[in-house]
Order: sequence, then structure tokens, then C-alpha cells
Amino acid sequence: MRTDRDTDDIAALCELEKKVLWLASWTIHHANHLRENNDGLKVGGHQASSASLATIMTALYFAVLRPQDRVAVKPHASPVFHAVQYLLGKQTREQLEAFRGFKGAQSYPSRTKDVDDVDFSTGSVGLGVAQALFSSLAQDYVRAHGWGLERPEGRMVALVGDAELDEGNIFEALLEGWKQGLRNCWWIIDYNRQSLDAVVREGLWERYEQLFRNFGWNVVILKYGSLQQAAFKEPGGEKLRQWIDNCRNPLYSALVFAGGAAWRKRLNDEIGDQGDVSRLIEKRSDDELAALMNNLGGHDLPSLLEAFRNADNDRPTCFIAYTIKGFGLPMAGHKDNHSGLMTPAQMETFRRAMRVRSGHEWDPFEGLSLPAERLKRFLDRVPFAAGGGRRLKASEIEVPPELPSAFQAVTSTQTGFGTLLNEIARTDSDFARRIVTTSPDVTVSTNLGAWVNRRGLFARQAMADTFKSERIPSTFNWEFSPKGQHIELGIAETNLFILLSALGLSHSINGERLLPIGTLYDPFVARGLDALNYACYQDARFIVVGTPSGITLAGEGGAHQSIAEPLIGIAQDGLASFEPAYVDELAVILAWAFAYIQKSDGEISEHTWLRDETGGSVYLRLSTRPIEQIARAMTPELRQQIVDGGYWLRKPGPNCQVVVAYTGAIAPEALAAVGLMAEDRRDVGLLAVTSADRLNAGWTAAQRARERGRVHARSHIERLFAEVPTHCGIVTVLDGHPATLAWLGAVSGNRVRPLGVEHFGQTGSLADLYRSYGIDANAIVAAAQAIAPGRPIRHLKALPQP
Ligand SMILES: Cc1ncc(C[n+]2csc(CCOP(=O)(O)OP(=O)(O)O)c2C)c(N)n1
Ligand SMILES: [Mg+2]
Repeated sequence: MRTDRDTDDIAALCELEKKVLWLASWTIHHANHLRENNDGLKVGGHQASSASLATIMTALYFAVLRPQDRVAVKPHASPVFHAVQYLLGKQTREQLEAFRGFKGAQSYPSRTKDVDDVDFSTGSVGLGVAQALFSSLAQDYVRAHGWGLERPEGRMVALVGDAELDEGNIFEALLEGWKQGLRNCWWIIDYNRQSLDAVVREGLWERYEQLFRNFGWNVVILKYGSLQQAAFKEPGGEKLRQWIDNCRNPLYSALVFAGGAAWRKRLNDEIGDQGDVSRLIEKRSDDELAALMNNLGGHDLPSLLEAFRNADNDRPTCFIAYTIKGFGLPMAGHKDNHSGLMTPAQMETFRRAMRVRSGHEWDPFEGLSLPAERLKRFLDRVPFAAGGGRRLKASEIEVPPELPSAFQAVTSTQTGFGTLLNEIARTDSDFARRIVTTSPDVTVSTNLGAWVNRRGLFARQAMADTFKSERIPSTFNWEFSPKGQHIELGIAETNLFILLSALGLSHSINGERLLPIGTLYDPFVARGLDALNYACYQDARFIVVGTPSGITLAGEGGAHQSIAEPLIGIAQDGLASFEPAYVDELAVILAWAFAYIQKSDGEISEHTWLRDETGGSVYLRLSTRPIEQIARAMTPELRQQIVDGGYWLRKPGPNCQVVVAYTGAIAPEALAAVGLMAEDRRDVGLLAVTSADRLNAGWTAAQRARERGRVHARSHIERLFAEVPTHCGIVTVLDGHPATLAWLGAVSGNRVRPLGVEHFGQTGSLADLYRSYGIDANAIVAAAQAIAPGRPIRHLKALPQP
């Protein structure tokens, strides 16, 4: 039943809907026609896509959403989002005028770059949709652990393009959501039956409906608007409904584009000789007929409000809202409208139709029928805007400066990682409680088993380990409870990264900090790479562990051996990457990482020229190869150098002819090579590189700083190389792509011979593979002899022929 308040709301909402459409369209027009724009890319996609969602977003933001709700907005509806925020006083005219310009409002909603409180960034279609789902799971996790209960539970909402549902990651998320008992999540599908290039297949909604119901979702189909519903009740109305139901998507779109007269002709041709329905058509003018046929559920405020308000439970709900791409604009319905921009002449007509005076385009209440005062009062009462700033804050969790550790003399970094987490699991501290681990079905094989045994698996409902209750011995205790600290995922790596993205934003979304760690096999980082990039782009904070890695995983062959990941580690923004060789290094890096992922807003470090105070996420590439550990005391200096990216394991002497720089599991080969050439090359240096990424980033930043006048800026690698003579050759080696370390030669102008893996690996023993790929001790010696001429190195053996 509707109350007076609702009627009042609807009048105001109708006005705001017009204003939102106008402002979004004007923002786009401004960026295209009134500002210099020479990137060759038109922004038509925004125009038609925005119009498609304008009604739905008006209903949501101005009436339905509450402050605790969070939204991922379909990328191309960004202008609508900015227009809504503008009306709510959270976005500025300057930003809108600079839409797509330098530091202006972003083309795709961005948490990190926009000023108007974007909840979740979007851009790569499909990922924001999954982010809403996983954020709901993250919220459940936080609350099940007793945190943030003073705040109301929010709903995680995604505004989804219908073609966005082509992205497989959405279905991966859907399945995972079902397994995890998803709640409080809405996906609102903008069913305009158009994608970027074309009109979508017939009957997709039926597939979607079935699919969502199969996964336990509520499905609400918003097909007919209130005008249509009323018309269906008129004599002949049922015929009209049948015609609409049977009309193919491309034809409907084409008629929307063509307008009232075309509708009349078509309807008369097809159902016009049937008495009642003819009268139904005839009694409407062309404009009224067009308004009726365009009145789909997704453009009808009363139907939308009713549907949203009726969904007042916590079941995941999918709304399939029929819409028209380009609704209200001259390109409405045209299949080419994705790149269709309004011409200045069309904009002029639109401006007049909207009763906006020239020069008053940005005025919030210009040309509306209701008095500005009344609309202002309405806006002041909008529930969504009531909560103040939407970015919550959580204090930093204190991290022990050193992690408890006791390692075996011969061990691998992966085993060390398991041991370190197991030790943390024994402790009872806020730090240990805030850690949450997750893995896509590789929990045990990435060495998280001991941690999980102690801290348990997370589920909202407790579930006993049947093997344990049946008293069948097993190494692993697989018990689920609301207190568990490990979220076990299915194999989809993209889900892992989106979950990390959701857990890693908990401080800002839930006001409760988590310390998330995700593990996966290193080669499959590539499988989830876009999602990892997405998570970093929105500044989510987590630690990701890629293990096992490289051809060191000898018996597994090319399918499981990672090659390119060290380069990903260098190139991925927002991710500090490490590949330690020894477990004591790992312990230092991990302790540092727990603090680093919590940092924000600081200054760029004067010491290393890295972003140590602004923080970011961390990637650890670990190996299963057991190697002999170095018995040494950890000094503060060594600790700092490990974090900065490298240290001299053997300092080069003043006459140094060769430096060997290595990363990761290949350390024993590098050590052995230095031994083999010691008699024939002077003062050989051995550089342990714990982070090619941080060395490289620091070097680049220091150069940039010097070019901008800070003449004393020095990076860590420059300081390390300060004593290395320029005639000295550098051999670099790692179990990964050689380009990772090849740049080291450019730091002080040394010749460099980078060794590594460039081609898909194969099965074999470790010795077979290292020899074959040229990263064993003998290959290092051969490279040294080639770039650091001198007497023949006696221990050098002939290399295998390729
Ligand atoms: C991963 C990815 N691939 C491609 C694109 C380019 N792209 C942007 S929107 C879009 C299709 C949009 O269709 P739909 O989701 O139905 O939204 P509509 O255009 O109807 O508003 C595509 C292919 C993208 N943003 N992300
Ligand atoms: Mg579409």
C-alpha cells in the first residue's frame, strides 16, 4: 500500500531521475565537445549505458540504500554515479567538468582516484559484481568473529550490465557464494539486451532466472512498468502483453529507437485488427504510445521501489530489470548506440526539452517542476547520505617485530612459511586473531595445513570433521565453525583474488581490520591476474603467496612451472614482491609485510625511495626446494637490507671482476659457482636479491628524484653497487624470467649476463633441469667467464648443447 510519503517521494524522485540523466549526459557531452579531447576515444559507451541505469540508480541512491549498504556500479554508469553524488553534495562541479580529464571524475568509478566515496571500483567487467558478493562474505566473517557488531549489517549491491554476465568469473563467484551461504547481496541486472557491439540473444533472462534459482537466489523480474501494467488491464491489454512478450530483442530495440509512429505502424500491422487492442493503441498519441512501450520495469520508479522494498530479507536476490539502453536520449535502443554520442544539435534539443537554460547546465535544480526548496529538503533526508563519510577507519594491529621461528638446517621457504604460520597460530594475540587465510583448494599443498589445524575453517554454521568424529586418523583437522580463520575456496583463482580484495578492504568497508593471506600455486597467479590487478587498483591490502614456483618444481613439468611471475611481481602496481632464498629472510619479510599492508597516507621513504609509509599488498614467491640454511644472527642492518631488496652475502673486494646476483631457490647454485671461480677471478661478490621489485622501484624512484633536483637521492641498489668497479661483470640468475634481474647492469653501467628460464619447462630431476636451462653452477661460471675475461676458469665444464 502506498502512503502519502511515498507519493511525495515519487514526485521528487521523478524530478531527480530527470536531473540525474541530464547531469550525466551533460558531463559526457562536456568531456567530448567542450574540452580538448584528443585521445581518439569517444565516450559514447557512457552515454547510452548511463541512461540505461539512470532510473534504477535514482531509486536506489535516493530512496532504497542505507548508509551501511555498499555498491559496485557498472563501469559505464560512472557518470550517473557522479551525478547522484553531485546532487547529494559529495561531488564537485569542477570534478564533473574534468570528467575523464587530468585528476577529474573518473571514467569508471574508482575508490582510489575519485573523490566521491566510490565503494568498489569497477572497470574490468564482471569483477565488481563478484566484489559485491565476496564483500558480503567478508562482512559475515568479520561479524561472526564478534567484530563490528555495533554497526548495522549492510547489503552488498552490484549493478550489472546484462552482457557483463558473459564473464565467467561471475559464475565462479555464484558457485562459491552458494557454497559459503551467501546473504545480504543484491545483483541488479540492467537487462537492456544490448552489449557493446550488439543486441543480446533472445530469452537470456530465462537462463539467468534458472541459474540464479539453482544457486538459491531469489529472482525478481521487473519487466513491465506501471503504465504497461495498467494498460494490460484495459480491454485488449492481454494481447498487447503477448505481443511484447513475443517481440524479439532487436525489433523492440529498433522500435524504441524509431519512436511512436513506428510503434503504431508495427502494432497496427501485427495486432491492430483485433478490436479492443486497436482502441488501446488508437486512444494514445504517438508520444503516449512511445512512453507506454518504453515503460519497462527498469524505468518505472514505482515498480522499482516496490520491488526493492519487498526484498527486505537477507536472501541473495537477483533483479532482472528490463531497461532501454540510451533511455530518454535520441540514440535509445539503436544497436550502434554504444559508440553513439549526442551531437551538439541533439544536445541542444535535449537541453530545451529538459528546460535547462544555457549557462545553467550545472545548476542542480534547473528546469524542474518542483520547487528547489522541496527537492533540497528531500535530498537532505536521503537515507544513503545520512551516515557521513563512507570510508571507515580501523586502527593498525600491532605486529611483533620478530616472528617466532625455529627452522631446520635444511628446509624450503614453503615449509618455512608453514612453520611461521604454525608458530603464530600457537599464540593468543589480536595479531594472530586478525589473520585470515584463504586458498583455492591448495591449502595443504601450499603448507597452510598446520595453521588450519590450529585455527580451524570458517563457516557461519559449525560442521564437524567426519573423519575425526569417526575416529579415522588424519593429519588434518577439517572442522568448520564461525570462529575459524581459514576460508576454503573452490579452485577458481579469480575468486581467491576477489576474496582477498574484499577481505583486504575490510578496514575501510567494515571498520574492522583483517590481515588476509591467500596462497596458490605460483603459475596460477596468471589465471587470476586481472582480479589481482583489480584488487591492487582499489588498494585492498593482503599477502599473496605463490608456491611452489619455477622449474624447481622439477617433476611437475611445464604446466605447473611458473616463468613470468617474477616480472609480474615487478610490474604490478600496489604489490611489493619478494622471493627469499632462506627462511630467516622470509621471517623478516613476513613480519614486515604484516605491518606494510596496514600502512597508509605516509610520505615516500627518504631511505629507500619506496612507498614504505603508504603501504600496499605483498606477493611472496616461495619454493618447495629444501636448501641448506645459513646459521647466522639476524642483525638490524641485515633485516633492513632484506626488506629493502638485497644484501651482500659475500662483499665484492676492490678488484672485483665478477658479481653473481641471484634470487630465490637457486641460491645454492650461485654459492657453488662463486666457489668454483674463486681461484680464477678476483674478489668475486655474491649479491642476494630478496626483492627485485623493491630494488628496481627504489632505483627508478631515486633517479626520478635526482632529475627533479633532489641530488642526494640514492636507492638501496645504488648504495650496494657503490663499491663495485664499472669493469666488473654481473651474472644474474633466478628460477624465472631473466629480465627480472637483467636491469641490474644499468645501475652503474656494468656488463651483465642474465640467466633464467625463458621457455616452458619440462619434467626431470632438479639437476637435469637446472643444467638444461642453464641456471646451474656450471652455467653461472660459464657466463662469468664470458663477460669477465681473464684466465680460463679451471672448474668450468663444457655446457650441454641445446
Ligand atoms: C574485462 C572487460 N572486457 C571488455 C570490456 C569493454 N566493455 C566495456 S562495457 C562492455 C559491454 C557492456 O555491455 P553491458 O554490460 O550489457 O552494458 P551496457 O553497454 O548494456 O550498458 C564491454 C565489452 C571491459 N570493460 N572489461
Ligand atoms: Mg547491456
